[in-house]
Amino acid sequence: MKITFCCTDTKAEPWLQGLQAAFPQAEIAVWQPGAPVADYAVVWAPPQQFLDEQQGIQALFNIGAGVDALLQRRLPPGARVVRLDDAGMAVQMAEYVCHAVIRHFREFDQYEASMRAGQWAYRKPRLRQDLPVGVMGLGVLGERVAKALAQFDFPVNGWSRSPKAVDGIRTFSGQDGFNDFLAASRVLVNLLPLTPETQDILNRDTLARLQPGGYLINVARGAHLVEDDLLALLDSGHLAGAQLDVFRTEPLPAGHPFWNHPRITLTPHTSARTLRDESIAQIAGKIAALQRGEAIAGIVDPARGY
Ligand code: NDP
Ligand code: OXD
Repeated sequence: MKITFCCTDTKAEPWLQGLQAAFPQAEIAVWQPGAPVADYAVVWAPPQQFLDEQQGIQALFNIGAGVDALLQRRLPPGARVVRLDDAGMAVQMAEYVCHAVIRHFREFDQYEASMRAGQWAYRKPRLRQDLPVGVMGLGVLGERVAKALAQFDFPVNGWSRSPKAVDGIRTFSGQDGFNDFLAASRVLVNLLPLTPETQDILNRDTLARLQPGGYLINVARGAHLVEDDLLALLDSGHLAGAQLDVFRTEPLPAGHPFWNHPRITLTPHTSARTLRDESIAQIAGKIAALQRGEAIAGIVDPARGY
């Protein structure tokens, strides 16, 4: 069995060692132009030349949950695309989003500023019922996030493409349910995959449907958000603030208005990192299952885009 590794911006050696430990008999190497076609590939944003050369490969294992970058390329016909299925990302996403919601709800930024100014000042406690949180996307990550928020007794709404029942969450689905979902939410958490249907979904019209004083947390992809529309709604006061982990251009370009915006909190695409050992274990388990002719979870439907 041959496994090739083609991941932009990723140190290859530890991945090769981990995969080799799982499959001692396999030929495992970093892809080089002109290399023979492998059985499986471990990829992140591979060059088009790699995909063009690997005609006949059985499966491409993406070392992230989002496959938008891969699906934008021309894929070898018949190759299955497999996304990471949690692999340690769901708990990271839950802690990131809960931290952001609680920081906003409890006004910790304002407390920090007043304490730094030497002021021992109380703020009027807010009511959880006044901060319904809407989670867009109830997949592997979104469902975990929604349940974690519900543990803190926030009212939680969830929106997905197909109808879904999740304990403790008020669910909405499809285009028909979208406006009601937005109108029922004051904080909006985006955990959708980036597809032709969801690109630019966070825009002036949709964000304006949130309850006044809304707060946006975008942890999915930068291209979900129309950046100027966010700025306009912050200026108008309809939105109170935003926490953004992902951007249309990454790294965020110097001089971008988000950098110094007083009501936007930024992190550098780090809300849920790919954990190498968990990911290798998951990918190795799936390769072994495919070798045995068994079905695996996490196969992407290219027509659906996720
Ligand atoms: P999943 O594929 O498991 O879940 C996707 C969810 O979105 C599903 O509930 C799906 O609905 C819903 N959905 C898809 N399209 C639509 C639509 N048009 N309208 C309404 N709902 C829709 O993905 P994950 O939870 O694993 O990951 C979500 C995204 O998070 C990734 O695609 C990636 O972009 C991002 N991500 C970001 C990271 C970061 O560090 N910032 C790290 C990891 C992931 P249904 O249930 O009906 O299929
Ligand atoms: C992912 C990511 O999709 O890291 O996994 O963004």
